[in-house]
Amino acid sequence: MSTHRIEVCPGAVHLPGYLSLDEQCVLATRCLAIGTGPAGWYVPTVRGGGKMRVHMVCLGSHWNARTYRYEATRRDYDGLPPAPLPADLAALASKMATDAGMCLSPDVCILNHYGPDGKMGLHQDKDEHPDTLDAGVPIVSVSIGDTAKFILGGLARKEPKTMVLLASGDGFVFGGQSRLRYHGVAALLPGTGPPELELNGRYNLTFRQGAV
Ligand SMILES: O=C(O)CCC(=O)C(=O)O
Repeated sequence: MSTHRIEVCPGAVHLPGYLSLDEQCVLATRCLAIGTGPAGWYVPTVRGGGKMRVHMVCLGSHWNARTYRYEATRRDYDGLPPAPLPADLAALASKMATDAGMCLSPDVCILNHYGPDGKMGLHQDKDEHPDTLDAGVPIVSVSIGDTAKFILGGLARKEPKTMVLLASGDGFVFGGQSRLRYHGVAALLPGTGPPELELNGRYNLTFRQGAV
């Protein structure tokens, strides 16, 4: 585990190469097991009726893409309860937050699988409890597989944006005054992930607190 940190802007910290290749392999296997297990992968349909460009699984609580609320079951898909958030994954996220100079006790993880043409539009993560948002409790993100062109904007959609390349094993933590920054994934760089992962595309796990 490396703890090299780059402060992209106040409250937004890139942790390049946070996970070793062995740790990435273990996490990739875990993500596959979660996604192909009970209450596994689905493609969310958003409010306007469009499909997201990722396969998603929520752990600990379900984020409903139609209501933008956390819920106890996958009411917008198959009605199943999400699997619990594993304690070791929550502990990893807390450690990453600490290594970035912040504090997180996550109660939910959203695991996304991006295929080679996967992407995610610019958005804010603001569906967590207001206390969490007011306190600037961070989002912790872990990337596995192909490098992503991660876009970090400002607090308004039209503000200037920075691109950060998130490679396999990288962490990204954004809290404090960056907690509500717009962000998204413009594209992947297909074929850039370590071949040892045997992963076509990318997994991203975001850990959050305040999914109540
Ligand atoms: O895949 C990423 O790096 C970002 C994911 C994201 O923005 C989200 O899950 O809200």
